[in-house]
Amino acid sequence: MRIHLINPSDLSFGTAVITPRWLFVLAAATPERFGTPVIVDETLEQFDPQTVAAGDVVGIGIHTANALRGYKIGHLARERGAVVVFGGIHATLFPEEARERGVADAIVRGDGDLIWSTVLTDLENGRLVPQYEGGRVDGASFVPARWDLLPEKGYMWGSVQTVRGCPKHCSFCSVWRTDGQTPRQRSVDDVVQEIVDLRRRGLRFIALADDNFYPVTLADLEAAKRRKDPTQLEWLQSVRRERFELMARLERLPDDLVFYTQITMEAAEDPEFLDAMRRAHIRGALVGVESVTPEGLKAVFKNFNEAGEGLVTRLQEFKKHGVHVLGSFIFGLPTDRIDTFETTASLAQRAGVTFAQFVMLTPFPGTVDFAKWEREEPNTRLVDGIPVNRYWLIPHQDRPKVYTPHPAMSPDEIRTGTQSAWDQFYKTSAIWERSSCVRSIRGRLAFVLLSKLYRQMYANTGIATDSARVQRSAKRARLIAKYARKLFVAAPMPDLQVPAAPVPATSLATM
Ligand code: B12
Ligand code: SF4
Repeated sequence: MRIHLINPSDLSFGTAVITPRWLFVLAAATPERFGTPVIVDETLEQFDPQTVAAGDVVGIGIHTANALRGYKIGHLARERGAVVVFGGIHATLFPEEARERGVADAIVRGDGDLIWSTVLTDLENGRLVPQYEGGRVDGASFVPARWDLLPEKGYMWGSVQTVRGCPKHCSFCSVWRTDGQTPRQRSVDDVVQEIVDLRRRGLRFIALADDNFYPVTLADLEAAKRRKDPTQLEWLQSVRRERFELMARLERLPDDLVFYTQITMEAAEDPEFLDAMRRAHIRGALVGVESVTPEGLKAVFKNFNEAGEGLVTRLQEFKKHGVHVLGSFIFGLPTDRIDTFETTASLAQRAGVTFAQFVMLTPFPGTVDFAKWEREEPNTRLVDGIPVNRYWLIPHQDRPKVYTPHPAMSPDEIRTGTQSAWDQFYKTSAIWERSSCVRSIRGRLAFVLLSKLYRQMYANTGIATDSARVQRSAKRARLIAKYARKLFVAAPMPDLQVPAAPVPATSLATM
């Protein structure tokens, strides 16, 4: 009985940007007696059913965007006589769907770190049950990934998680509902050990696959002080202290390491935190800007963000402290108008964000937005016989691009407007101007290449309506990726040691 772990994707690029972490975590959570799992990431290469034998186990991890391909793999694996197990956020939210559409023998809901060995042991003993509850594993029990299984020449970035869960409650995001609002921080030792492991293997770019790297804000601490709530205050301070401890350890790693994380804009008000990030080699962060107007922010429950000129100042603050921003913007909010696209792309350029992504408002299951939309969207609006409120089951070529009705714009206006924002922000002259953030010519060329790759992978393959354009973009991305990867990997450092913890940090971290 061999274990196969498969990350589904319709498009394979030969080289992928970021390692899908779950594959390497589940491989590590697989007890030794089951042998080394076969890992297949379809963003690199398509799954070959011939590799599966009767009685093998095929574990498939799905989020909403790749669920349909995941279900196809379920069928292919079943036809080979395998036992099919689904996990991941989408299977957690729709276990019945994975059972029906993906012919799952079992579903794992929640975190797989601890429950996966139970699933395999049950299977071994002929006691497999249809559903397992993995729950929310606490930070200390997260299983470190098996990076020895990393395919050679596959990825540009490794991924290591340092914290899971987010205290906020944005309407379009499922994290706070599925992963909880209490940050679950991993032990500093575990995180550093994994990073050293990756660097030993020649990966020096590492995405910190965190929901929110800044889970305690200065405002949270002030509020706890005002409420005279010593228990809450101590807890918040301890979370903050651990962040600083982690960053102090990351600081001791080789200088060529580059980390990137996801963070809320509030960190801009905390210069000590930003400086610690910079020293810790955290060179960039995705900041969920979402909207540039106060009305837009209110619509997505993100009032803690700034709008207009305040937003420009806050974003510039990151750069001043040496942290590049990947600004993430959403289009299609009810308050958006036809001029929003141009205004947003210009603001992004003016605020000095290094990269930007422009996404169309999508009601993802598990979110407040989805619940509302599902209530309002009649079950009777069908495409290919599938209700639009189950859009992820509609084949890609027929799937609508915009789902939420807009009071002032047609779906096509939102789609072409979004495309125009990508075009404006990623035109070669604008990229070249932004590339001045790196000094050498080689660095600037790498910057241009990466910007073009990012755009091909994430914009053109997602927004285009005809499959010929999608295929053309995928082909271009494949070509760029082939060259871009060389700029990311470094010579392995097999002798790199795990740095010791520095002398305990000062009062700075407790505030
Ligand atoms: C890092 C990250 C990214 C990175 C890296 C992706 C990658 N290659 O891995 C980037 C920035 C590229 C990214 C992109 C996107 N992401 Co993202 N991402 C994340 C994030 C923050 C962490 C994921 C991670 O690595 N976690 C660590 C691993 C170990 O956890 P895990 O994947 O959940 O796996 C655990 C369990 O789910 C379970 N499990 C998973 N699979 C399986 C399989 C089996 C068989 C079993 C037993 C168990 C199991 O066990 C694992 C260990 O506990 C999550 C948020 C989150 N909290 O999940 C969002 C998240 C997954 N992303 C999300 C979205 C929407 C996207 C985008 C669509 C955004 C966009 N609009 O472009 C794209 C999609 C890109 C794509 N096609 O894959 C949503 C998904 C919502 C949904 N309903 O599907 C999430 C939940 C965030 C959110 N805001 O709601 N993402
Ligand atoms: S701040 Fe980010 S991770 Fe947290 S709820 Fe909002 S979108 Fe989700």
